[in-house]
Amino acid sequence: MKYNYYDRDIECMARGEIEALQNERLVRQVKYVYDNVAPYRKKMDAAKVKPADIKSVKDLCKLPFNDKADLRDNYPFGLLAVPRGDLARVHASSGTTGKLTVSGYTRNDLEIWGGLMARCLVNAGATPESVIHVAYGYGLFTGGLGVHIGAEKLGAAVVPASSGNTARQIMLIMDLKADLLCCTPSYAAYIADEMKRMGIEPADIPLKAGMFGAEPWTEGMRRSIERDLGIEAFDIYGLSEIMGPSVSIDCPAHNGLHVWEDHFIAEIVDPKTLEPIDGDGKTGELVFTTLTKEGMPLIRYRTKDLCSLGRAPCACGRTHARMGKIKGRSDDMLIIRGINVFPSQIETVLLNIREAAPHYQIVVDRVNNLDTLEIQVELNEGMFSDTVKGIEAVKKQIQKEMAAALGIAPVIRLAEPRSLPRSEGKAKRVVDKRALG
Ligand code: DLL
Repeated sequence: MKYNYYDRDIECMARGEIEALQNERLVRQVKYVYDNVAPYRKKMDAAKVKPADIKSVKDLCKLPFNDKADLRDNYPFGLLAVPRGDLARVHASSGTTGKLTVSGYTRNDLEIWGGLMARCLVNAGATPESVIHVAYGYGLFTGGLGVHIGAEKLGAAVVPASSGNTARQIMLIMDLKADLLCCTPSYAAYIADEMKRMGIEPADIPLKAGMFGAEPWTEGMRRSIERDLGIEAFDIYGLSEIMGPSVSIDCPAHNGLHVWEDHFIAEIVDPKTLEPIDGDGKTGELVFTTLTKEGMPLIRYRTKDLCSLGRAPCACGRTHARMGKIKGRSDDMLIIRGINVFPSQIETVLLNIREAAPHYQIVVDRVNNLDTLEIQVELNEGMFSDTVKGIEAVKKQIQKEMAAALGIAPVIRLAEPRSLPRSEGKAKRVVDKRALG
């Protein structure tokens, strides 16, 4: 098997050297946030921990956790460690309510991000001669622009196709002879289906590899995408708050995703007790601490993603810890076509619509490899007897407001008053019919 490296010295450095580097960078990063980010200083003071108490990674457990709620409470720029004028880019993803989770990057942060993404691309076989087709969305979502800066850093030709218009995507992939496809795994499977329908055989497809992520997918799905597109598929993971894509990627050994530990510390904790779970291979919630971020550094950030972590040597020679595939989430976030959706966002929209009753159900399914989102909404008594035209107008309004709030257009199905299932305990708001595999 052939292993390619972008920066072999760092990717394959001895474990002891990685640990020494992490210790040194952690001490610096904690002092930096304490000195520059008031909410961190407050939290650390409340926990009676000073920067001087953090001498190595072993002391990490003394530091308080953070999560999306901290970002929301300090929206938009309260967690910045630099003046706003020093920002070079802003990205965002869904928060638990209507507000977005905003991440700010300095020029140096973008430089590092580009380098990490270049590592991921080279790991997937890309070279400066490659044509890289990016079908992740461009915009506030980190997928498109994240892969883009890495491809540019590598010196490859990047095709910024963004998402949508599958026929055009296929034409571009075929005509420009793309060798690497970057998009969500469900979109890759959809592209593969469309190609099959058009009579294009795997042997006719110029692609050699794909870098797929932003949503959970299984080994079964990997095998079917690999077969149908005639490629090798890599799983790439990341989250906007920490960086975007390129926090980790699986190597050609396909036995876990290497976390770039020179820039991030990964921990696994029990999502209920928040106690660190020691020992390789045990599943818990993944927590990240950034080591070099300037714009919006994050300390012990709870991803809510459930997975395991291992530090055994890897066949590829890389020494950075490997995380297992994401097995689920410890919160209720749904990922629909790569877009993060919280049921609470849907509820917030509905509660602002006079005609809608606070009874709804969210149905997620997968049709032809594409996720579908249907929201069933009960109307208030008075409304249901209104004219058909009036009801149509309410439906349109809900549809428009949902699309604006979620960044994805759901199908709205209006239901008669008292027709949706009621529950005596926790309401079962979400029916997820997707069978991944
Ligand atoms: O999804 C960043 C990204 C873009 C990663 C493109 C990979 C490729 P967010 O929109 O902030 O960022 O969503 C982050 O998506 O906490 C996971 O729950 C989920 N996720 C991301 N990558 C994977 C993956 C981007 N490979 C959230 N497997 C994360 C499973 C993933 N889940």
